[in-house]
Amino acid sequence: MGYVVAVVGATGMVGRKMLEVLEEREFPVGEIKLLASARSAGERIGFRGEERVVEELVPESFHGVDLALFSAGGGVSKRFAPEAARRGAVVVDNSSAWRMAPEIPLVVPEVNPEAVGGADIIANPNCSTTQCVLPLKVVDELFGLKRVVYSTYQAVSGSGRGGIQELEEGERYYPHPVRGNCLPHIDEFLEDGSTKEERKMVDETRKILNQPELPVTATCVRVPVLNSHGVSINIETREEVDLEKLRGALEEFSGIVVEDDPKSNIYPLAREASERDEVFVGRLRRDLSVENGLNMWVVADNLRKGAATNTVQIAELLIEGGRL
Ligand code: 2RA
Repeated sequence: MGYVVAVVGATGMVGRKMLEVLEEREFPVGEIKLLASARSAGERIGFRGEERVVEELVPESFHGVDLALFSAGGGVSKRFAPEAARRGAVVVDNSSAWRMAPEIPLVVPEVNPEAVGGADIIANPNCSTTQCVLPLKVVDELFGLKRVVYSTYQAVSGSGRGGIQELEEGERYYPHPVRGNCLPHIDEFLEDGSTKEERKMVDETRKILNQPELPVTATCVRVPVLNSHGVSINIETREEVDLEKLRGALEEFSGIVVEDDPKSNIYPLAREASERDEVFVGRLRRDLSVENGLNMWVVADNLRKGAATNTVQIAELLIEGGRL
């Protein structure tokens, strides 16, 4: 017994991670279908100890599929997610294709599980946004958010294999060397001088927290770190922050681990967050430059909580809610 699950983009880094997470969390998979472009069809990938052959993605691939997890880029999702939904599958999409469509829920299960509703396509947010909205939700519930300033330190694994190869082997992928450098350039530049990654952080934060007018700004930077994104979040709140109350609430919140003992050199680190599913929060302190200011440092594995784990958690919500 179990669901027929399709993983679209199964040969990619996030697709493979999805398979790992499905196994680890013992998601009730009855049958798995591994789908990818014609170029990758025929490759073999292990799932639950057995080798499976990757099939070419075509609309008919979704016959009989209950759940389709997509991570093959926006173009593929735009074209094939409606094909999957039309054939009765519920889609959880990790691309940016549907995130800002008003009728499509954008979900982080610990933050806005109620948003899932009865949608056929549910979007998984961008990795850098996902890890931030957990602690932001806690701050908002306690003190009210007034303004959010993000500065990111994003790992090369967020760019896929190309980024990893550049950092590990020196094979050029980015417009400038990433080794020994910080590149203030993630995704394409927009007309207003910001990047698409920065725009995603602004728009997606507002949508997930259901605060369309919340002032949010971001500077996104690629750093020579293999895996796990770090984000410095500067926050202005409506009410005065009680740091002890905040620390307690963060510790209680599902999916967050507080690591905050700077005198003992304890704070979230990319290497320690890698291969973990939680969001690590530390360096909690007041920002005295404004009336109600707060700073924090937030680290998470961008391939797990930022992508695969959050996608599978959404699928688990679908089961809990009787959608699957
Ligand atoms: C990055 N946020 O780190 C992207 C991946 N979705 O480049």
